[in-house]
Amino acid sequence: MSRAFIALGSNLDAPAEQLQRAVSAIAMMTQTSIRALSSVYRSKAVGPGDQADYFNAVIEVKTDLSPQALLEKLQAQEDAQGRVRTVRWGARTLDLDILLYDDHQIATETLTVPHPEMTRRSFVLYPLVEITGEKMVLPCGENIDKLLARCPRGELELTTESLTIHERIGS
Ligand code: ROI
Repeated sequence: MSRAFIALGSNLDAPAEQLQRAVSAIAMMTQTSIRALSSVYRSKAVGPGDQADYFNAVIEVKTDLSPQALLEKLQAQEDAQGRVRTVRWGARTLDLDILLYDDHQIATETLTVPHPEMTRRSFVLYPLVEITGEKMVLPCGENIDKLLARCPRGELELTTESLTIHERIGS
């Protein structure tokens, strides 16, 4: 079993619901179980143009899928939730990024782990540290509390939305 952290993001079509749909789908994936869920955060879009605010969260999973197999399943879920890949860094219904996979350092044509932008993005680091605690050390040897100290929270906002592993039935 490996331990992986996945970042979730959405800024289109009821973003908080998109995140919950993704969590429910990941919870149903073979050889994978969700171990922890962060709060849901709201932030200004990083990137070009005038985009709606993003909703972001991070989850921890245990998995027997290889990094590539996990990536393919996550991309299939992005597609299932209507992701259209036209503009780089454009608005999206769902973005699922593998942040960390054990302490592996991976660089293939399709996958870079740790995620190259994660050390600079408040909307990734703050939800991640909620799950890992501040003693977490990344594969590069950096301590997450040092990264946080260098990454202002900025306009990152905690929302009252919450993710659940089991969809509530009948409410
Ligand atoms: N900006 C925010 N705030 N959150 C995201 O998840 C996010 N994802 C992206 C880009 C377009 C870079 N900007 C983002 O892919």
